[in-house]
Amino acid sequence: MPFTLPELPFAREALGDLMSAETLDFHHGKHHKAYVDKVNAMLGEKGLEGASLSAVIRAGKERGDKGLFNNSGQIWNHNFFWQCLAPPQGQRPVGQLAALIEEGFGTTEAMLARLKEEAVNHFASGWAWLVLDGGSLKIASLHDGDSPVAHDGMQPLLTLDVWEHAYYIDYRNARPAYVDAVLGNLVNWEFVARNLDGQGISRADQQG
Ligand code: MN3
Repeated sequence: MPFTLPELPFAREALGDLMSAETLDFHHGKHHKAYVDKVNAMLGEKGLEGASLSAVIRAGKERGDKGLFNNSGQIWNHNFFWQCLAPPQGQRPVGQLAALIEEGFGTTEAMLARLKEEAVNHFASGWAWLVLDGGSLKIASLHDGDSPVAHDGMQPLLTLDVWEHAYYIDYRNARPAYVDAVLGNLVNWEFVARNLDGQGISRADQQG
């Protein structure tokens, strides 16, 4: 069965001006969809029909097949990214997640400032990540379509897409304003906290 474009977990208008319906039409409906279509078109010739999305990503890495790797990684990264977002309702990290943030960074604001720094300074296209690594929280970034799926021990909690297509409609070239808007208002901290169980990779995987 080919991979499919998952539905957004919120209404297209639910994020308001912080991430507009037009941005979501393009980002989800065109960019994310294009990665799904490209990978589906490759599976037969690559001998990967029936493989799960995570298996396709790992095969792309093992084979040094950049086209397969980046396109399949982008499907997974976007599947995960949409789940990291929620309508702005003043949400904040609580419980075990808040405790781990305090332990690693002092305060939520300090952690978000580090994540913003990583996202803003990432050169060209890629993703900024909050991950669980050996029981503590770490900030990381990965280039292009690279994904935690391809990195042993990197358990994804939260990601931010810093490809230009993520912000150009709403923020033009102002990546820092986009990063502030998302990190300050749109993070689904309940989803982030759920990923402390180490099962984050499975939450954006797809069966082949
Ligand atoms: Mn994107």
